[in-house]
Amino acid sequence: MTERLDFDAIIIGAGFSGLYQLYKLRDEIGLSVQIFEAADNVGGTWYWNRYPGARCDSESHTYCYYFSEKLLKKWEWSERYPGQAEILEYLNFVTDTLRLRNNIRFNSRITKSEFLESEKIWLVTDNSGKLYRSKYVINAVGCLSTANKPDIPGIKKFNGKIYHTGEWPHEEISFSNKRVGVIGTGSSGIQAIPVISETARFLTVFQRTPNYSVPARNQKLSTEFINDFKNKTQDWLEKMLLSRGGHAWPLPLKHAFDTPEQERLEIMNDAWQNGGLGFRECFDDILTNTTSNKIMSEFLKDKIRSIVKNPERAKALSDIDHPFSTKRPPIDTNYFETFNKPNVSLVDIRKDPIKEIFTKGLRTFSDEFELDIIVFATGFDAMTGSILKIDIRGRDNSSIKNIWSAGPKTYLGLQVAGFPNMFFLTGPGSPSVLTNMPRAIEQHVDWVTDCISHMESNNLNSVEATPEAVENWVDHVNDTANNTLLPKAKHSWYLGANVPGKPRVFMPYTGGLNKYRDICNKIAKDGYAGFLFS
Ligand code: N01
Repeated sequence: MTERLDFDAIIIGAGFSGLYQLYKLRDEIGLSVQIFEAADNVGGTWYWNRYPGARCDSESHTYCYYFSEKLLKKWEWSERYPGQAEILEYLNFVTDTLRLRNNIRFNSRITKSEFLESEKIWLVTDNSGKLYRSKYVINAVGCLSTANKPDIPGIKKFNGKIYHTGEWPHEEISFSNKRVGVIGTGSSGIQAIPVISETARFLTVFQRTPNYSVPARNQKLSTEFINDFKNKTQDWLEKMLLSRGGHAWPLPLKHAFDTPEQERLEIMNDAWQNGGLGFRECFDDILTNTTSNKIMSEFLKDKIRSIVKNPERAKALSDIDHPFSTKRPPIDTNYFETFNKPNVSLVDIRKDPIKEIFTKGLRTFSDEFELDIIVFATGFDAMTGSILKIDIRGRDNSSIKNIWSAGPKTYLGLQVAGFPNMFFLTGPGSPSVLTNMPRAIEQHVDWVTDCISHMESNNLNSVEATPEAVENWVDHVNDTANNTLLPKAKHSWYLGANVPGKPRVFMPYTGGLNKYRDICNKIAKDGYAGFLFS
């Protein structure tokens, strides 16, 4: 560390990505590193998303770090999908095992990062106004960590309680004897609704966009599975690295459209019985072939109609207007079954939109609902929200907010032109949210660490993506997305469509994590093509 620096590297955020980045830069390269974290503990999205039913949709033995055999051997997951509390426990276990805590400043939100051209360093400000000087800044702020809170007229007048799934309180919230309204039927709502319905006096679900969902089929992991997994961790890793999404499911080999009907029904029924996001892997062409996608979409709509007994409700729930998997598909435990319960009702707010919140509840344009609790399961200002909350100023005081006014522009999701020595972990333009996140995170952290190591061992002062590299990559990200059905879901948060006023740009890279990793590795091998060093 030079005298003029407080740290060699500042990392913003102590979730999955920030923790691993700290370990790599501190323990492998020997830099002085500090994480700044707004919460009072580690966990990132798993610290905040503690709503009833919160559970990861990736399978537990794949939803963890693989860089350390020691961590893999020491930790034992209890269920097929880890619950929020268990993931938080895991991240605390990692933090303590790797002795990371002393390099994390909690309750400290970074509000500004400013590049000082003359010194080639970053000046970083926290919420108390303190300034820190650092050579590198790594934004590990998470893709889904800024809650999207709709500005519904009258919201301040409500006499009951309002909670957002993404900012759930730490104390126990009781729904017993309460009239509860849930707004939103994405992954969070679909997990929370069945659990809330177990104790609420009455639950009203306000649905804007009906959604597909596949049963999770969660279960306890057997000792046999756990032992077998521990003996074969590298086989599991290999499977994940070969796949587009960083999951360990068998790779699909068949197209849906030309597989005989009986056979494809068997494939889909088996996958339905097995449950989980692996259902997407029935066929290899569901995101590229409209006919194939329709086959799977219709199969799932039939399932909804067969589960939900009230025909009007079944229609409202299955009247889905986007191809399957073009929005992130939720997985559930008894979601559609919940609509058969006598204490649950469904309001189609696409037909009858929310007009206002009033003292005693919520009004649509043609009805009124008295409520004690309103739960916003309305998702996130995804991928860019947490980055743009920070006033980031690069060369010539240029603001990232202005540069991204028409949508995010990055090279590989890792860097923005004009912002030297600043990196974004799982940033827009990388596969990130389309994958099993720990695999995307490890790949990004490893790449950034190699890049910084290259700089340190060659006494380089700065690295920066060139404007041409950014333009070309943005074009490639758009072309790749447009070769799939993904942009067809016009109300998808992948496109920023859930946040009023947000530019409609397909943000994650759809080329697959396996292909993306090869691209990143090749770029590094070719002398970091598209990056300028000084
Ligand atoms: O958010 P969402 P989420 N008025 O944006 C509706 C990850 N995740 O928190 O579709 C009324 O998906 C909105 O309607 P519409 C996962 O990647 C992972 O559920 O915009 N309704 C939608 O129904 C996931 O995809 C896990 O028309 C409004 C819902 O609210 C991502 O996080 C668990 C509205 C929001 O759904 C986000 O999921 C949970 C408004 N003004 C989440 N604004 C695990 O792996 C929005 N909606 C465990």
